[in-house]
Amino acid sequence: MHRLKRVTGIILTAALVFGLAGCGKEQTPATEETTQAVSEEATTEAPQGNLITNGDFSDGTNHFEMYTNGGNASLTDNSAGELQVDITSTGTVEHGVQVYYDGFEMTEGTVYQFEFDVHGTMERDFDWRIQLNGGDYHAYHAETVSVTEEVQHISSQFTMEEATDPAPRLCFNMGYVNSMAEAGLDAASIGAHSIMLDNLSLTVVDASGAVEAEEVELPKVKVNQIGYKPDAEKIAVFADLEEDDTTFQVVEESTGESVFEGSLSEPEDNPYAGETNCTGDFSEVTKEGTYKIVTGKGEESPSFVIGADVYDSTFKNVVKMLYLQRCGMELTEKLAGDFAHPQCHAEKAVIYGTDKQIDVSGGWHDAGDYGRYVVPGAKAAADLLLAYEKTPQAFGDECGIPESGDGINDALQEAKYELDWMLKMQDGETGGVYHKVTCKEFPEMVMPQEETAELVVCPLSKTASADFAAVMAMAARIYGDSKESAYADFSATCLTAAEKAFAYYEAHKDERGFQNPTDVATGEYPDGNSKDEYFWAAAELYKTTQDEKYKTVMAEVLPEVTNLGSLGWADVGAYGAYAALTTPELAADSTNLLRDIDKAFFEAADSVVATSKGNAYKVNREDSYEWGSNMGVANSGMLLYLANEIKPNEEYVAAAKAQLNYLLGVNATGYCFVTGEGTLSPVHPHHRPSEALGKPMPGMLAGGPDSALEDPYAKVVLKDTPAAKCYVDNTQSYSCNEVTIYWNSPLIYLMAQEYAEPQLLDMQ
Ligand code: G3I
Ligand code: 9MR
Ligand code: ZN
Repeated sequence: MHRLKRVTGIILTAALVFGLAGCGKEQTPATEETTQAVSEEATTEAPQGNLITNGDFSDGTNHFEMYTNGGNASLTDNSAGELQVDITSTGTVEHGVQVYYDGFEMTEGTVYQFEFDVHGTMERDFDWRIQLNGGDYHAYHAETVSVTEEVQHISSQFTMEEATDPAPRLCFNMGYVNSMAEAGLDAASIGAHSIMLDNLSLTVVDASGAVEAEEVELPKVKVNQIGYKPDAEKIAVFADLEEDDTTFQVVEESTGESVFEGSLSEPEDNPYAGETNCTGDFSEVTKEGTYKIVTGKGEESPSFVIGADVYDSTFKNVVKMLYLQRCGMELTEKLAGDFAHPQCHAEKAVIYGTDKQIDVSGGWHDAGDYGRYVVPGAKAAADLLLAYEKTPQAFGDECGIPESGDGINDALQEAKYELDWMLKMQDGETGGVYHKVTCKEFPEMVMPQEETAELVVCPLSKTASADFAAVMAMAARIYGDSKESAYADFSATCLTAAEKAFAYYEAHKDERGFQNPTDVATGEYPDGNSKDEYFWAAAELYKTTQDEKYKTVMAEVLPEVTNLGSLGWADVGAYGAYAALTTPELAADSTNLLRDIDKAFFEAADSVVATSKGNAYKVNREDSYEWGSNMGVANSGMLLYLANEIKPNEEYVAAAKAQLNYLLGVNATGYCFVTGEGTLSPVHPHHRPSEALGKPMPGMLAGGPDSALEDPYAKVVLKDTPAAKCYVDNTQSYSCNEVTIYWNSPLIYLMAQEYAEPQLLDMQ
């Protein structure tokens, strides 16, 4: 049973803490130190009446959905006012046909009554179950019903024995059920039939044994939970303080002494977070130490450090994440600790639609899944190379990877692990680049070596080819410039590969963008507009070769590139712009090329500064938080540093640092979004190794708030939540709490800049 707790901050819905619900593993909440006693307010009233909306189908099929896994069926509301399930094929598993309903809570220790009416056009069994909607999908309660042509009234009482689940799924598994298999029935011989459901009702019978849910305490006082360098600007953000709470102190933790007292800014409404904010500037505190902020009325921040080397260990972990995502090689316990695993995904993969198999082993697992996708891989590798180019000293040769200690910069070596894989993804004949290699479906929550389904290489794509050309041209230059003689051949290989991929893109540029083949369900990385990828590739190739033909392409395609300020996986215009703006040969260009690029690029940078100034958290956000919004925030900071390199501007640097502060704790959720770092960080990421091992892998940046509510868990627990707070630390919420290599990579870039400052350089 979870311990009950409360602290002084905002009480969020109980939903927040059930990351590994049902896995039977107790997690140590990251909030341990800041939590206190049981809360009165946290007591939830037992819900009254029918927990199922539209259980009588008076509102058509609303709220009821169909999922098929090999079966075929449809849902209608029939003339008798029932829900009619027309099944033409059961598939071969019990969830081959599944009708489901989301949007209620199951509270631990509560007795429920579930009732419904049912009849069918054929005698058969089906199961109804209330289950965990993620992980191993195990049932909290399940029963089998034998359908007849007569209407039967089913009624069942049961107790929720497991930890409270705020977002379970009620489902009717109407596929190929056990009794069919036991009767020796061939799935294909089961004819078309219908099952009718009506008057569904789920009620609470007895809530006296209900166990209160654990609450995650969100701090009201937000600071960068890792900390600040002594000379940094330091601004704490306060949410919804009492009106007469107007002052704050900075308290040194070891002595309990206040080292600074300040007054808070006037409260301001923050509509995107649904709160009132004020801020407190404590930049004057420069003495190294561990501190917390305490308001006049006793609200406290998580603790934080002021120190010159404050980011060192976090930075190392965030870089190391890429090593921990490596595919196709053994990760040793010495370097990977608990996340060690034998070699995975090393077998040859079949090219989709053919019998041909190729070796595409290597590279980084994309995310919480084990797919390897060229488009986001190119962004991740490019970010790492750009970070290396600007601040190689941030990485050095001690990143804790297998290549460490060999005298070669680890950033180059980690990036090469991905680039070597990407080279295998290029078709030698056409120069085109395959979009991705994954199994056809996402695997269960298993370790990588346990994903053993057939690996499929998906078709060549325009975006994969252009992104590949861009990053390979960048690599040709960067590895070619390195003093390592070993890289001379590699640089030449990259350049040839880039030119071939570019030619493939040009020969296919009028074809439509990549779409998943119908029987492939893994990440699609769709992108209907590849003009920006084309521009980026041309810009990198020009910067590397100064071949005029690439400049011609840049000029031709430029008017169609609408995202010269974007560093996303789908919107790569700013990579192209930056390449162009740092190409000396273009500076002397007499055409308007550079002028137009410059204008759009710096307008984007200025807009990041302006938007960030417009809110207390100083983040480049208003009301829109998309899937992976933390990448957007990190990209905004990275863009400012790129801009600052071309036209130094203190405002750019200040705003870039503010984006980092946001990611590390100065945000409306109060989370430090990097696993294992800070006081309150994600402990239940949607990440298969973390789920399989029951603990979060360190150093991973979670996706962050997604106000579009793009998974079933988020849809329930974040309903009606202000945009900036649409985040939940739960494994089921893949749209908020997954992690990816290309969300870490701009964070790597941002953090690496902390090593670019003169006083640190002097110390090296
Ligand atoms: O482009 C629109 C924009 O116009 C609109 O304002 C905004 C509003 O929310 O949405 C934007 O589109 C979003 C798009 O990402 C680009 O940001 C979509 O709604 C959103 O669904 C889409 O999410 C992507 C998701 O896959 C689903 O396709 C994420 O960016 C992408 O990171 C994620 O990638 C997955 C892989 O498929 C599989 N591996 C894990 C990885 C991370 O979750
Ligand atoms: O685990 C998958 C994650 O890596 C993807 O980003 C996400 C979106 O494509 O999908 C996740 O898989 C879910 C699938 O889409 C729907 N069924 C539940 C899966 C997670 O348990
Ligand atoms: Zn693998």
